Amino acid sequence: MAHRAAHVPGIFIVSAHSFTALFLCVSVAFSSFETVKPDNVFSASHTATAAVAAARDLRYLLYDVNPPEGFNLRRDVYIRIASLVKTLRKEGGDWVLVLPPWGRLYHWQSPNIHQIRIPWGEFFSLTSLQANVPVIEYEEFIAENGGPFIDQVLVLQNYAEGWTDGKWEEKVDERPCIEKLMYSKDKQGFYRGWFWGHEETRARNVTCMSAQGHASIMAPILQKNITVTSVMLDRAETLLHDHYAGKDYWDTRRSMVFAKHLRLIGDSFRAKYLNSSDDRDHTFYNEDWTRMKVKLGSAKGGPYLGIHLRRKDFIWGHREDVPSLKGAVKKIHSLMKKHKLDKVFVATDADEEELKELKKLLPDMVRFEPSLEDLELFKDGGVAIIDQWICAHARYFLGTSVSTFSFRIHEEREILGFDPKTTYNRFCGDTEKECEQPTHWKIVY
Ligand SMILES: Nc1nc2c(ncn2[C@@H]2O[C@H](COP(=O)(O)OP(=O)(O)OP(=O)(O)O)[C@@H](O)[C@H]2O)c(=O)[nH]1
Ligand SMILES: *[C@@H]1O[C@H](CO)[C@@H](O)[C@H](O)[C@H]1NC(C)=O
Ligand SMILES: *[C@@H]1O[C@H](CO)[C@@H](O)[C@H](O)[C@H]1NC(C)=O
Ligand SMILES: *[C@@H]1O[C@H](CO)[C@@H](O)[C@H](O)[C@H]1NC(C)=O
Repeated sequence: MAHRAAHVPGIFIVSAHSFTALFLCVSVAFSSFETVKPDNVFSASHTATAAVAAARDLRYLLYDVNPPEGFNLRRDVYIRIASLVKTLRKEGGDWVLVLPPWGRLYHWQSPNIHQIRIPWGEFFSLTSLQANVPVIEYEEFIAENGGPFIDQVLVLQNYAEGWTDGKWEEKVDERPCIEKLMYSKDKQGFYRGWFWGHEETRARNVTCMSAQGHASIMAPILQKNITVTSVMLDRAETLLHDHYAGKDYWDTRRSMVFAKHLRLIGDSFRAKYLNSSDDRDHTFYNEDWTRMKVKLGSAKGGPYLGIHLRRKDFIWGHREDVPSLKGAVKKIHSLMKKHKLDKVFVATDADEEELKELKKLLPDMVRFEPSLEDLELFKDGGVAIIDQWICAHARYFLGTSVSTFSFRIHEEREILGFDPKTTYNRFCGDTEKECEQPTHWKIVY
């Protein structure tokens, strides 16, 4: 599709402002998705008209996540909600998932760059997401909906009483709010709240709902109890996966293809600094994920060790499963020797001080260090994705214990077809006794 390919070379010459404008063009081009079946989104010509959409009983599902949660857990919550939307559609409802704009994440602290109201198209390929479940950007929702109004917000919460008699059962009930409500009524009687930094957004009604169970337990409520057009689930992380690591999970995960410009930056970095190319490394990628199926073990990876060394809040708690810098570097050296690799790529969120120490201990490490200009373009989320993409192409990967950042790299490598032995590895703490390694989750196609 010409309009998708066209914007990619552009990023090297345009300013941040026109870069965003290009993305808007891309998303507008997709706003007519309603009549395109998810399975032919890669080939279909988009000829829908608004009238067709209006004639159908279109409904919108929006969601948000507890503010402190990070980028990579949010990607996991997307999978749960996409699964709910699939259930709703299977049951005949014409539901569309509205992508919650990115921003104000606790970890995204690069100064002086504007990191709210970021559309998904800046980080992920919208066509790819579309091929899994119908999605639209929030701005498109506002346009289609005729204004920034959400009919009903359901704030999800657990049950105040916990599990009654210690017995687990799946249930949903309207209940009084347990925590202080993060929405307040304005003079006109509308509810105001964070709404991803879209201050103009208002909700017509907000209620709390206790929910215990997998995402699709919300389906009957959304189909039967609630009849309004747009519904937002806040604190959506309350819901569990319908079927973790099942076919549906993997379909959605595979559809979360990184935006092409970020992959291209990662690829040229690999070529320039790591002597890594898809041809030589047998890392073949098809932007159309529905056609991407690679045999495990077929990917060789670039001639470097890929490291994700999570620091900051992971070391503040003095966790015993996270190594000291010295311990980490010792492990890195031994792996380079063992796998006969003379280069190491390090992705880390280490602070200035630790980074200085790490550079001293490991002077030859290769890092993706964006210029201020690049950072403005890609933002902290884009830089994290580039780091993940480069780690995903390494001959051997070592991550950090229970970091969702590392987990997302595991999945990316699984998709690329790496031997699990080269993927499901983590650092051990310096004094950790039983250093259990990460679980191998096989793709279900
Ligand atoms: N660029 C880059 N950013 C990182 C790296 N590690 C952590 N971060 C940043 O720190 C954030 C925290 O990690 P996330 O995984 O998103 O947060 P989380 O969901 O709480 O996940 P974990 O805390 O890692 O389990 C990321 O979103 C990044 O912004 C890294 O290696 N490279
Ligand atoms: C949904 O409606 C059913 C049937 O009217 C009712 O029994 C149930 O309590 C309602 N659930 C919620 C969460 O409102
Ligand atoms: C708000 O939503 C709840 C739950 O669906 C409903 O019971 C209530 O009547 C609604 N209030 C208004 C004013 O529409
Ligand atoms: C890059 O890799 C190729 C093939 O593995 C090798 O022949 C070549 O010498 C390498 N180049 C550098 C600069 O290391």
